Amino acid sequence: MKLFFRYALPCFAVFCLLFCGCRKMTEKDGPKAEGFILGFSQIGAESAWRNCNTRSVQEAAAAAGVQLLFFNAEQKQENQIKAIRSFIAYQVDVIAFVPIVYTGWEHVLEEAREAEIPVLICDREINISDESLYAGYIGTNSVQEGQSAAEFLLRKFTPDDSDEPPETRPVRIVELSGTEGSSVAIKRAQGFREIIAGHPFEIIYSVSGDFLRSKGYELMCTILDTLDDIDVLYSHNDGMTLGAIDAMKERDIQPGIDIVIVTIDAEQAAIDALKRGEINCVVECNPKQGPDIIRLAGYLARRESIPRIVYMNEEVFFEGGDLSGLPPRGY
Ligand code: GYE
Repeated sequence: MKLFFRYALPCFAVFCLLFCGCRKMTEKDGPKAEGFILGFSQIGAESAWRNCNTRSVQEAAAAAGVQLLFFNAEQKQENQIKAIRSFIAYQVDVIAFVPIVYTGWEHVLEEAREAEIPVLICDREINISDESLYAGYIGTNSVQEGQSAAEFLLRKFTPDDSDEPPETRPVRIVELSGTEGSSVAIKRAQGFREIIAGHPFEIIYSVSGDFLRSKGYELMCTILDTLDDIDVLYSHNDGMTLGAIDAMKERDIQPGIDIVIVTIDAEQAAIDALKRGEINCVVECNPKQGPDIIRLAGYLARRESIPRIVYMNEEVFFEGGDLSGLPPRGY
């Protein structure tokens, strides 16, 4: 079975496109039909955020008449590399992908360059020495997200008239981080630490919950049963946060009161928890990247240049803020 997913599946998908997806663009596609073929490798379906991100790309491609060859990598970099090789074999016009981890992309991107297929990096970033191997990046500013999370805590724990929190001991922070080796986990941690540096805040424990609600719950159960005097939970995504809140409630710990909670993504369930006072700060990470991905891919299909970096518009939502005008999140 494993062999199927490793070797037969990519070929099968290309076969499908040859006989199903690779139809000639006709009038019925409407005037918007751009007709280029986009190979898109998505990392998986680990969170509500990711599923919204996938829908956004698929809906934007359909609306623009772009032929989308979409692969779900089931959280494995090796599957993403195979997908990109399938896109090259099929000679798509543009390749776009969400790199599940920060490193290990040089060789396959060199193959894409040899095939003269431009590559757009989406959502997460990559760390390579030759940055000319990809045309540009569109997604979130993960360092800024970590900084915003920490800046909220500074304001909450440090009275206006002093640099010291009222307590005699440092503020004790537990961090649930995202997928190990992903740019978002690395940079959300980096941005957060930059801001708390020099202030009486201490990260007493940090562990990866892989952006999964189930792991957030399991890890928080263990943390609550082994560590004392936790003041803050800093969680890299809402899925893990919601799992952690379940663990707190099982122990009669009041989330947002006994433990201050700062989380990233801004999915509906987290906004609802913010309104209930169970979360204190939600940093938005915008998953609705599809229209911009298709727009930028269109430039690349026409061999036009694009900006090196395009950051999504993102907000920060605070306890006590006016959320009445906030439209449904859609994820
Ligand atoms: O925060 C999380 C998803 O890459 C920014 O991945 C994305 C992160 C997001 O699983 O919910």
